[in-house]
Amino acid sequence: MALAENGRGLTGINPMVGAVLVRDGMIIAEGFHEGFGNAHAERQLLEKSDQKISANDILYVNLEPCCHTDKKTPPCAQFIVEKGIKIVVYGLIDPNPNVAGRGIQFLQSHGVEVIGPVLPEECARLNRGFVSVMRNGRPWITLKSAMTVDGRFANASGSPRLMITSEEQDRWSHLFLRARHDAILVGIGTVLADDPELTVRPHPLLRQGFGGQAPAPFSDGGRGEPYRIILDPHFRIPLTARVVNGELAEGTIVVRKEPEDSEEPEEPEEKMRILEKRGVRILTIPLNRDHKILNNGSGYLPAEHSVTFDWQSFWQALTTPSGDFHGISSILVEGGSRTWGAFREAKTVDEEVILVGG
Ligand code: AOF
Ligand code: ZN
Repeated sequence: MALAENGRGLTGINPMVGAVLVRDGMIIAEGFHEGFGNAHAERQLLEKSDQKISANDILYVNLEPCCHTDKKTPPCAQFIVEKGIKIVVYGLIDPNPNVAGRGIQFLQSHGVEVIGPVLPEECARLNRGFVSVMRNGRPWITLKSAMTVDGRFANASGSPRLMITSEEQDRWSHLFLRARHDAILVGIGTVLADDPELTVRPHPLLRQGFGGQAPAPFSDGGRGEPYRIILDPHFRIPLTARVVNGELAEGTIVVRKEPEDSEEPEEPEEKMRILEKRGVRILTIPLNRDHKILNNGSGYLPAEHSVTFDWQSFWQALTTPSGDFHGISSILVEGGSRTWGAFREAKTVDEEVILVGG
């Protein structure tokens, strides 16, 4: 699992996987899945190692070896058999419906002794993003908020600027929350109120090890930062906002609704061109159908109202890789209150972290 962590931030909607080959109680070879589209952990290990495999060697891997062929890389189970491995210990059954136990069956039917799943909960926790994409068709969602000891939230607008948390809590939330999700999400209200950067950067030490031990991730094209997602239905983001300027622009995804006929089309289109030129990704997602019905089918809601996107389309867009976008399997939702509310209402919250400050 520690080896698998080396892939954090690099695997997109693929799992983080590590594999070790053990002989007489000693690790003699290692491999991990280095990123979306790259060789799988088992193949990495077996291709790299010039060891002659003996019948007592044990291959340990945190995920059931894959067996399906309709994908980017060749199946691991077959390669394991070809290489002469006779014992495999695995941590978790692959929740990918194309595998889901068939990797184990393949190995067993080719004379391999298969032991596991040995640490299903720990391994599912490690790959909670991948597991969520496979099981629920959406990324793993963590909600983060902060409140005072007497129960007040950050401020009325729900702005997440953590004036009530200590420096230590901020550092913790960078290391254990921001740096462990593929994306940090806020509503446009937060951008307008606070103009945050939404990076892991304020703590340079963290960048030496994403998650404490692994090398920096490259989830947004090389700078080792999670993506930033801004929910901005009415496309109000100012061109001066920090998240769409300088090197941050390339890792930022602005989510807007489809423009209405009644709106002036030119101004948003021009803004879109400018932003896209800077490298900002813009997703146009339809609004939730309920809202359209509520508004006589016009689909338009004044900015102060809560607007929710059609979740299915949103998840689809985030979990479908294309080009250098490898998909997002986990999101940290940092607010504000309307954004938290939308996620809670949709019952798409997997974990909630409330930092209690002074
Ligand atoms: C493994 N070891 O290291 C990984 C596995 O598109 P591909 O070829 O990369 O295949 C992706 C699928 O393969 C993914 O959905 C998951 O089921 C499995 N990933 N399996 O045995 C690995 N990364
Ligand atoms: Zn594989």
